Amino acid sequence: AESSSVNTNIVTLTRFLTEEQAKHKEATGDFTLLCHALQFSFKAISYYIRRATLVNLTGLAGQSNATGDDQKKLDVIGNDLFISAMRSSGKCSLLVSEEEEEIIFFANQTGARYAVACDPIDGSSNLDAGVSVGTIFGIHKLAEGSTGTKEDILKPGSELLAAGFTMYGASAQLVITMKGGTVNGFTLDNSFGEFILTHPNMRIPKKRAIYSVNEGNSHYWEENTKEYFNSLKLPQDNGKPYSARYIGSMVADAYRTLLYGGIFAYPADKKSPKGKLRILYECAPMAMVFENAGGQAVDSKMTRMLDVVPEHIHDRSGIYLGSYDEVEKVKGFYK
Ligand code: AHM
Ligand code: MG
Repeated sequence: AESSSVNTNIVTLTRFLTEEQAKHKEATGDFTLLCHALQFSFKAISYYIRRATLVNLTGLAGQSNATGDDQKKLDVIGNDLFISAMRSSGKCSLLVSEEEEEIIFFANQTGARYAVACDPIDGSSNLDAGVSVGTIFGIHKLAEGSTGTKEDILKPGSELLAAGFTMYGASAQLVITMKGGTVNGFTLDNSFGEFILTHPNMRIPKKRAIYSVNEGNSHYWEENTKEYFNSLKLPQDNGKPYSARYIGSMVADAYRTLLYGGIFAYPADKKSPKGKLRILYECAPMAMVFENAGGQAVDSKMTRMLDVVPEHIHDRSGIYLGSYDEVEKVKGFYK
């Protein structure tokens, strides 16, 4: 009876992936191997982020200019860890990273069938303050017969095979979804060194009176953007206005929105007519997670985010992302 309080049937990410693979008779196991490499990079990035904070704290005693350098170093470390994990998996043909100007093509990877886009450490401007940051990723499959070209990654999010993100917060969280599938959340158990399924089949609440946007940009917003956000500050049907929550780390703002509901936005504006966030490794993966969790994601023209096709690998887009009803409300202001 005593042992009944202990979960002895733990679903690790490894077990989850193995079981998923078994459901697909045609699966070769390549995707599972790619995911094993991915999860290792998350563990390593998480570890170094936590360690760097400690180094910064002790570093305060003597090294006054270390802060900026450390932050830069972490971006580089995260990027290097990710690239090395993808290369060594043998399953990744090409990689787009926020930290790399050009596409990285992994040569001599016969049998590598995947193209990956990532932001190794998103929200890195928050690192020194110990605020949550994370890794965002999207996985495409190479076209039939392709050996890996630019066209294999310049695709709309609707064609993503899998996508997700991690958030290195109080604990490291991993959210992952596959094409047409559910959204599942895992928590890194540092003692086991394993991601454990803690949030199966995540569903975003249909609505919630929380908005998340950098209001400091409101001077540059288009009229309908201003009208929409102003409307949220008026008492709603229940007599209360919306609450504002903005961390400034997309992974953290998105993770909260996924759990609690509400809207996250980074609209295109007069200063940044194309928006700030990048399509391939910020907007599209998040849009896939939100849609598969029952929410919606659109760009500033109210086009479904997953239908947006980037022309260049670092192209940007405005984005509204969140609860189904909250995104419907946004659309009402852009008719
Ligand atoms: P980064 O990829 O350089 O870290 O920038 C992306 C981040 C997002 O995490 C966040 O949503 C946004 O930039 C915040 O931008 P701002 O500081 O303009 O509000
Ligand atoms: Mg980023």
